[in-house]
Amino acid sequence: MQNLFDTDGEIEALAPGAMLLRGRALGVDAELLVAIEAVAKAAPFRHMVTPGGFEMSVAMTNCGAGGWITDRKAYRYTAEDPESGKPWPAMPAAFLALAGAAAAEAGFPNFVPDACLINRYETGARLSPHQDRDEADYGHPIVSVSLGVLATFQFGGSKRSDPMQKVALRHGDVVVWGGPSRLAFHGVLTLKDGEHLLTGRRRFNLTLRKAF
Ligand code: MD6
Ligand code: FE
Repeated sequence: MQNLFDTDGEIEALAPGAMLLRGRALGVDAELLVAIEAVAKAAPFRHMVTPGGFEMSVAMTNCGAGGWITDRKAYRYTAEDPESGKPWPAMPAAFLALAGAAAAEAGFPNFVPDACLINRYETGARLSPHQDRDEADYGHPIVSVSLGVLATFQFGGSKRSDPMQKVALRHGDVVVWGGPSRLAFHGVLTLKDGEHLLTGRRRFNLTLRKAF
């Protein structure tokens, strides 16, 4: 059915090198969620602690050759899940395919991520503004996939003091950023109570990167 307010299929430039691809994950949403469940069975979601000693409100797990972690020591990528000592679960083929297609559409051909951070937000969870700077080569873009409850994404410049724009990220939206936006500060505002048919009161985010 035609929906006059529907933005699915649109492409919005957030800044040079940063593109929002509306609804690009909708065709594979159920498949992505099944794969997230399988990853979480082998490497359960957990609330990690920052080097400053704060427990994160967002629960995280990983798949791929590298997984992003934080503990009292540092932020970094590891080949093994520190909870189990085993390698992170393999990157699902559906993640690789979506990331490659989205990156290509945004102007970054041949993107092959080796790390996927999976974030799980429940009501009240938030992610304070940060830069993604634990990767070896900033020449590669990042692909971020939103599933479930709507979240407000904040997106600024490469200085912490730069003004931030707010962007609503809905189920199925994909953000790709690289080039001049690669080190932009960004965060997620406190998740409001809401419900999505496929995820209940939760939001999931996949952050696909070339870490090594
Ligand atoms: C999130 N995303 O949307 C958190 N980082 O849950 C990120 O921190 C992020 O969406 C780098 C690039 C895109 C992102
Ligand atoms: Fe980030």
